[in-house]
Order: sequence, then structure tokens, then C-alpha cells
Amino acid sequence: DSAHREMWEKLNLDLEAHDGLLAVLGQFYGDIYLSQDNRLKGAEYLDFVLSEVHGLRIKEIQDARDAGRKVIGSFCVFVPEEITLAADAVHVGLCAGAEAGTDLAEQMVPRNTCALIKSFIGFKLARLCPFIESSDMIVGETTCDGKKKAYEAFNEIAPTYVMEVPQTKTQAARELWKSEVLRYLAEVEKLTGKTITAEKLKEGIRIANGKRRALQRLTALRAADPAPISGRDALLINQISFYDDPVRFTAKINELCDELESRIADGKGVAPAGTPRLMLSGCPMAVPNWKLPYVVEGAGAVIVGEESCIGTRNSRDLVDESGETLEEMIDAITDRYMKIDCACFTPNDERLDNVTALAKDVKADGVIHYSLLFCQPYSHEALKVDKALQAEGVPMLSIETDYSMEDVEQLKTRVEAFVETL
Ligand code: BJ8
Repeated sequence: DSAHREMWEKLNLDLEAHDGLLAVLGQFYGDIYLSQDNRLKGAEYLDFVLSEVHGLRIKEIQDARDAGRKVIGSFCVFVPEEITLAADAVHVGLCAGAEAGTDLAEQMVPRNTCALIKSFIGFKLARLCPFIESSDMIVGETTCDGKKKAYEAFNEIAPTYVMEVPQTKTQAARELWKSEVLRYLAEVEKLTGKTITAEKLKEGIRIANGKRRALQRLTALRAADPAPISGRDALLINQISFYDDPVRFTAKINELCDELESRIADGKGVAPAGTPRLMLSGCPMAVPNWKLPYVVEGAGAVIVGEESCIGTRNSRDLVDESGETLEEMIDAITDRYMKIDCACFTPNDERLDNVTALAKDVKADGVIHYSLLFCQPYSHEALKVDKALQAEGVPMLSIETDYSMEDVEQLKTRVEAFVETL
């Protein structure tokens, strides 16, 4: 409507290109989401949030800014949301999952850069993302080489604060990470003009853990056969967790889980019992990257888990809530984030344990490993994950792709062939 257009204009979006993006997104959403059978009642919340992701949610964020709150945008689950929340700031994810702006992005980063990086740079250059334009601070991090170097370039168009994420899990690495957590806390205090007290941080930890607990509950319920929720909807829930207000999100997802529980009690699901169950593992799928789930669930399988940062890697570990002093809570936050098993770490054997454990927990018949083209860390680990799963008797299909739709038919053929062997 016109109020939204006025808001987008103020944010300096390219209105025409943005209209085009929303039209494509709407079409996609209709084809991939609204066409599903046996959808949950709780999916109305997902449809609403997605339809208003650039509308009402941005309006809320602008209202928060008008009331003096700051907005912090990040690209990685290493940026501690607890600290953002403790300063009464809004924490949003900026990763992007669409091809828009790729040509522009290739003027700033090499062509052989993964689609996720090209997408966020492209969204900025093409003036398409109201979240980037609403951010008072953008936080990058030293994870993979692609991102590290991309933030240097990105910094020229959007000032970017970079956190140094260590590459190992040694004691020295933990010390480095703790000092980075403290440096982030100081930066957030400077940005917001607020002092982060023990009480405020405790509240931030409680809110972030609440969100994780709701997602953990969802993960556990997906072990049921028949699967009570589609992989597409579960992925969307994980994607929305980066955009919506965390307290509202937690309440809505817990309601949705109540609905799942009664479905399971009634023996109902989105696909008949015995439908092949697949788990995805690998790179994050940022909104609106629904390509692979759409292909997989179109091939007669159902997705029952996502081992990725837009999935269990972001919800598996809680921050210990027993700390009372600021120092104790900072230590608890440091330790929780050091458990993240991103492929950027070396060695990263705990990921192999986590993948095999999750595959068992959600009763997956097979795993599809998903790497974005040109993603070194996850492409390498695909080989290790395959071996680890083989040892457990779980078959795996390795897929490398990007955001383009050109390989959809080829992916279908491969996934269908894999599903037939299960
Ligand atoms: S903690 S997974 S969110 S870095 S796909 S940009 S790795 S070349 S996204 Fe990630 Fe944080 Fe790790 Fe998670 Fe590089 Fe690979 Fe691209 Fe990637």
C-alpha cells in the first residue's frame, strides 16, 4: 500500500526493482508453499510474516528506531544476539537467498564467490533490502575466506563492524573469542548509548534461549512418522527466526508445536507414513532459497531435519542460564558460541558427530549434503560427512548448486534416483 511505498522510498530502495522482487517472491511462495496439502493452521503465521516481511515488519522496525532503539544486522550465527537484546536493540539476519543483483555484485567480488555472498552484496547495490537499509550497524565476521574478503569490499558501501571468529577450538581460540564477545558488547553499548547490566543480559539470554527451545521442540516433533510438518514449512520457520520479533516468534512456534503434538497423537501428517525421510545438511538456506526443499519434496520424499545455520546449528545449544554476574554470563555466552560446528573450523570433527546423531534422532532414511557452489569449507566436509554417515549405514547424496533455476531439472533427476534407492 502507499504507506509502505513511502517507507521504502525513505529507505532509498529502488522502488521499481523492489516491486519486481516482491512479485517474483509472491509467485514463488504461491507455487512452493501455498500449494501444499495438509498444511498446519499455524502456517497462517508463516504466511503472514512472509507476506509482510518487507511491510509490517519493516514498519515495526522503523517505529522502534523512531522510539530510539537501534537495529543490528548480521550475516552469521556467531554474532551474539543476547548482547544485542540486552541493549534493547533489534537483531536481524541479512543473509539473502535470491539471485537479484548478482551482476552488480560481480563488480565487487570475484565470479567464483558463493551465491550467498553475491546475494547480500547484490541486494545492497541494487537497493532491494529494507533490512540492510534499516540497520544502524552491520556486523560481519571472519569465517570463510569468501566472507572475510567480501566484508572488506562491502565496507565501502555499508560500514561493517567485523568480529574475529577463531578457526580452531583451542583454549587460546576461546580466549580470543571471549575478547571478541566483550569487544562486541562495548561496541553495542557505544551504538545504543545503553549500559548492559547483568539483569539486562540475563533477560537477553532468556529470550534467545526461548527461541532456541521452541526450535528444539519443533526438531524433536519431526521425528514422528508420518511427518507432521513439511520440510519447506520447517525451513521457513527457521528463516523467519532471523526476522521476526523473538518473543512473538517463540510464542507462535510453541503454539504451532502444540498443533503438531495433537496431529501426531491423531496419527496425521503431511505425507503418508512410510514416505522416504530425508535430512538436509550443509550450507545455510537463506530466505527465499527454497529450491532444494521444493525439489526434494516434489520427488516424493519429506524433509525431516536441517543440519545448517538456518536449522539445528543455530538452535542445538543453549546458553547456560545459571550465571548471575556479568562475567559469568559472558563466559556462558562465549562457551555456547564456541560449540558452533561451522565448517570454517579446523578440525571440525564434532560436526560429524552432530550430523550422524541428528540423522538418527529425526529417523532420516538418507541425507542430502548441500554445498553452495564455490563454498570450500562445506564442499570439503561433504566428503567427511559422507564417510561418517556411511559408517552408520545412512546413505548420502552430495549436491552443489547455487541460486539459479537452471539446474532444477537436473537436480530433480538426481534426487528422484536417490529417493528410489532408499
Ligand atoms: S557459522 S555456516 S552462518 S559462516 S556458503 S559464505 S561458508 S562460501 S555461510 Fe555461515 Fe556463520 Fe559458518 Fe553458519 Fe562462506 Fe560457504 Fe558461502 Fe557460507
